[in-house]
Amino acid sequence: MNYSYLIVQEEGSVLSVVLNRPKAMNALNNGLLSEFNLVLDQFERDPGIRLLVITGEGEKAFCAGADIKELVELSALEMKAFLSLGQRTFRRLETIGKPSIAVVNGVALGGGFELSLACSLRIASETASFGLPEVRLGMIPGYGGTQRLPRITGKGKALELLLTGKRISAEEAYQERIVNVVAARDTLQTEVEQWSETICRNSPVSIRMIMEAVDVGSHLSMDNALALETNLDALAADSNDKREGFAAFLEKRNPIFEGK
Ligand code: CO8
Repeated sequence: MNYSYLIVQEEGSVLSVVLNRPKAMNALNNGLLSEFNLVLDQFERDPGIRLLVITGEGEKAFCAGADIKELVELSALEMKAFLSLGQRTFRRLETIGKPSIAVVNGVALGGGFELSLACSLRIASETASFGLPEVRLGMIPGYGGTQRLPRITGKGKALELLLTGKRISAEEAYQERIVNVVAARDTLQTEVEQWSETICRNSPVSIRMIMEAVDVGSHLSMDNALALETNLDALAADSNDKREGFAAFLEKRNPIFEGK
């Protein structure tokens, strides 16, 4: 597959995608989002791929958000279609049943920050920064920022970022539990590889069930969420991965999970 806006590579169990518009700070346009959906098709379809790693091309940006130059030209209806494409894409990423890591290598602004929030985990370079500047553009974060950020960091900090539009450093994002880890630029790749290896060694069945329990459960009452957890765990208990996991423990060896 030839992509115009992405660089896509499969390395073992990991599918890596690089947002590749460095001259526009890897801003999201229609073409990029459409191509990203093709990557999600591959991610969803191929049982050998267990993890999606997303980063930005170049030194400066993970992604500076929606392409403002493209947005300027859009009618209200076209804007609505673009909003809906981004929302559907990010929600699909979040609920696809396999984990994703945003490797935030520079600025993550607006829709770029929101893309990272739709990923399961965020690994930031120490030079990364995060912000939702839509309030300075007469818009609001339309790719889930008003919903995902408060759920991750809490309402107080989320409102601070949403209402001021200011940028925060990777270190502050870590303190606020927005990113999982901060790495120096020269150790970023090693850090990503270590997280990837750890996750890819684990049971894909467990991961799928955990992701559903956390995502769906967060919208339910405690009683309903616990019932969901019970059902998902019971489903997992009937999998080959569970049989392999238990057998490996008893035989004092490492499990080899097939994700079935
Ligand atoms: N869209 C299009 N082009 C961009 C964007 C962007 N979001 N960000 C940067 N660029 C372009 C610049 O225009 C410039 O291009 P050119 O060289 O042709 O003038 C090039 O990238 C380099 O940018 P700068 O010269 O500004 O580089 P700096 O290092 O000085 O600054 C920044 C980098 C801080 C990233 C700065 O460019 C900036 O603030 N960019 C805008 C960030 C922003 O406001 N993002 C939010 C966009 S809105 C959004 O994401 C909403 C998402 C959901 C709603 C969708 C609605 C339909």
